[in-house]
Amino acid sequence: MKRRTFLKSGLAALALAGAGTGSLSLLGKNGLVTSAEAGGFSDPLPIPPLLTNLDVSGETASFTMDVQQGKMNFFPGTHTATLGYNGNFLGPTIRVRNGQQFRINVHNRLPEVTTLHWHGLHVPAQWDGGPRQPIPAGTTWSPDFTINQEAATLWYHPHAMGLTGEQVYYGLAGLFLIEDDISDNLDIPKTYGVDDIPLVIQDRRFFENGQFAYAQNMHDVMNGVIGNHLLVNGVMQPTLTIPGGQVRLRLLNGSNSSIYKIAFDDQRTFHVIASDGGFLEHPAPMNSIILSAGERAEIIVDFSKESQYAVISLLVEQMRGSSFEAMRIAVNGTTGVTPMVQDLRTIEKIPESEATKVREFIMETMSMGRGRMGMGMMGRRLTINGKKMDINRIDELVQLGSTEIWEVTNRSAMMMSMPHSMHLHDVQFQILSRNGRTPPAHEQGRKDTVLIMPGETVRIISRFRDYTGVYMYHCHLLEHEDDGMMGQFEVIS
Ligand SMILES: [Cu+2]
Repeated sequence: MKRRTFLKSGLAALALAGAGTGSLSLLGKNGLVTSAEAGGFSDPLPIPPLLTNLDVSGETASFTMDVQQGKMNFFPGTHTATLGYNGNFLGPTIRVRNGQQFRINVHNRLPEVTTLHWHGLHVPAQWDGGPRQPIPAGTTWSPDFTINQEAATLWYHPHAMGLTGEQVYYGLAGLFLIEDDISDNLDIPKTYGVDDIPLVIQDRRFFENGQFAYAQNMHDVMNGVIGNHLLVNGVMQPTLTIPGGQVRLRLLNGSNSSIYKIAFDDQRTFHVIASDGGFLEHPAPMNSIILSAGERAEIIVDFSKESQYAVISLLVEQMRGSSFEAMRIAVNGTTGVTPMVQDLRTIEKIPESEATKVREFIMETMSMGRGRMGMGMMGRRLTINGKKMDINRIDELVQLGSTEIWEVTNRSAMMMSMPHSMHLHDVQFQILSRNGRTPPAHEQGRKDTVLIMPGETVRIISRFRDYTGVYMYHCHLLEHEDDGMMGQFEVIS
């Protein structure tokens, strides 16, 4: 495949210099690192640096960023070829304010095309950074628009046709935080990197020579690439040291296709304060939270009752894979007890009666036919409403200013049950129901990505305002998306 040429050739060269086992033709188990080598909790959790605003007055948010190749030492004595924004792996955190003018120069220093999509951002279509806004190798892309959205933990990642999964896997992802008067004034932890901690959670597979094993056979496409090593902010088994008291964790499932159940080793209760698109009305107490790829949650964890030098583990369990002790949290200090904030913000519930249109979307894992061997992997395909992505086809026309209900069903045939998710560009939606039932409290806020389990129907409602143009909707299991589980809606005036 032409699109993978540069990574393949780069890896092949490194593999020759390595242990000699790392041919990319090794799919499945052969040549993969399967044991649990890891950091042993000796490395501090790295905090992605805040990207420097070039406008010293702070009036506008003006940034510059390089998309570049790099290398990492995930295992002693080996180099892993990676991609990063302004660095070797992942990217800096971009922080802006609602109402600010946002400008950035994105320099693509890669030898292949990329894009930069602002996941969760309500943004003019021309600056969405989806497959329709390619940044060819060696060129610069310069979006310029107004932040028009309340405080939220969003993120950015590439979104080029057929390349998203691989480029994210190699390291292209970063956080995009919006702040506003409400987030400023709430009595919650808000000192970035001290008690307001971003956690980009991802899993990876490696060849024995240390290279990423992003090997796309049909099994990987259908199931998604599920890794057996867990990274938090790009490091295996780090330790976060905190001063005690309340800590706010901004969780991002930054994996390609994994669904994570996140909890603490003592099963302690924590409070979810924000979903994908910002604050909930009230904190939702939980003992564990499930996030599919691309989803975020902000949680507040209270360590005020911990003795000094207590250590608590963050556990991450893959729905279709392994369990990990992902990170340790070491308390170094003692603080007084802070009461949990009760009211976060009001969220106007969009009434169903406001919707002028209901659209149906069927996400399907279907068989192309049965041979003597039954429904083989090769005969399966992933579609939305029976179609695969075609950039020259607009699938849905949406009237500017209208409110719509989208009913999304995961119709997986028996023996092919596969979780999917639905992600919409342009909007933050609200979940009306899951299989007819009211969603749990932590899913009652604004969302841009929703997990849809086999046999499930999720009804969502959204207002399509401010911007016309073409946007994507797709499954956020990136291997599914790259395989064409994506469509385009155009907002027209
Ligand atoms: Cu999917």
